[in-house]
Amino acid sequence: MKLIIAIVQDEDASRLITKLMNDGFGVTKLATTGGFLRAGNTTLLLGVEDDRLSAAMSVIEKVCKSRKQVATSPTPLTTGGANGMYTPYPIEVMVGGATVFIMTVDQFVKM
Ligand code: 2BA
Repeated sequence: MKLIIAIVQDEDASRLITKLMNDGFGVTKLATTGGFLRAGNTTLLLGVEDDRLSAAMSVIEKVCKSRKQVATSPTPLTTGGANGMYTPYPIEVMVGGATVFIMTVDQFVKM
């Protein structure tokens, strides 16, 4: 068995969960925050049998599309400065898609 940890955009989460559930996958949704943008994203936990791993990955790939987004710089250009202030500046980042970790599960127990 594998544990899939998928970090996805909030915008894609609802559709992704619906599709995964319809395809018979168990899903747990966590509200998370990205370290770089400091914006909300969604982390999904899925325990899947090995032979269903590629099916789950295809659903994630199909639903989660990458897009460009202009965001405000989340970190100072320089540390310190005259008075410790910094000016936020716009940056373009690719968001969406999915950041996926796949781990082998030693044991799966439901009590
Ligand atoms: P964030 O850390 O908020 O990053 C959002 C997006 O900002 C990233 O998308 C990437 O396009 C961009 N970005 C991140 N760090 C950057 C940097 N130092 N300079 C320029 N642009 C940068 P993704 O790479 O698709 O990541 C989406 C979210 O997945 C991340 O949100 C974070 O929550 C998570 N993530 C990504 N890689 C991770 C990792 N190695 N470990 C744990 N979580 C990760």
